[in-house]
Amino acid sequence: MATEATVAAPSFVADVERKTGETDIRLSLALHGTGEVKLDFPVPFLRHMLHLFAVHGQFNLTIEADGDIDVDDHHLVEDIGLCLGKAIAEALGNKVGIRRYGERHTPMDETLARAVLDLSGRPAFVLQAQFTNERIGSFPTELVAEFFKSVANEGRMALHLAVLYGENNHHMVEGLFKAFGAALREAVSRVGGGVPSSKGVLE
Ligand SMILES: [Mn+2]
Repeated sequence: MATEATVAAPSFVADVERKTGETDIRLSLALHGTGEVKLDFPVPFLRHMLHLFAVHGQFNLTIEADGDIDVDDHHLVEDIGLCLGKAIAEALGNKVGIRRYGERHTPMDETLARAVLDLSGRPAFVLQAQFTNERIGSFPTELVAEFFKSVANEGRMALHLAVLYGENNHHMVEGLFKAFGAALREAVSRVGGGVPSSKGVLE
């Protein structure tokens, strides 16, 4: 079991590389950034969503990736989520001095989305949303849940997302990504002190 002594203090930056038979991904993340993005991979809707995530979280995010999208978008979307989650966990290290919790409601025109998260070290994921279209452009709507589940698992966070109401599916997903970015920004902010847990460890 890892202990505080063996896990580095938060650096707030991480580089992740992951190559499998299905996908090849290089991702760089700076959690205390300025919203600078460079996204180069063949899933346009996810590029749009991660751009919003980075801007609303004020993260710097670079992703160069390719994958077997001739099969479908599933593997690449899931694996980019895994890499983003891994980068978040690595960037936070032992979590000394961070806020830990974050939450945000985000309106997107007629839609209201909510993200609540705890960088607890224990992965959990809940999404409450009633999407009404199978696809948004060419993007399979069911991959929204797959993406965030990957982020929560590898980021070792409890992530609770909800679309409280809305009409337009593009707006619903946009609201979720913006709310997630803003909630994560709050959770990774520096508040000083030690590990924000009565157990003394958050891993
Ligand atoms: Mn849009």
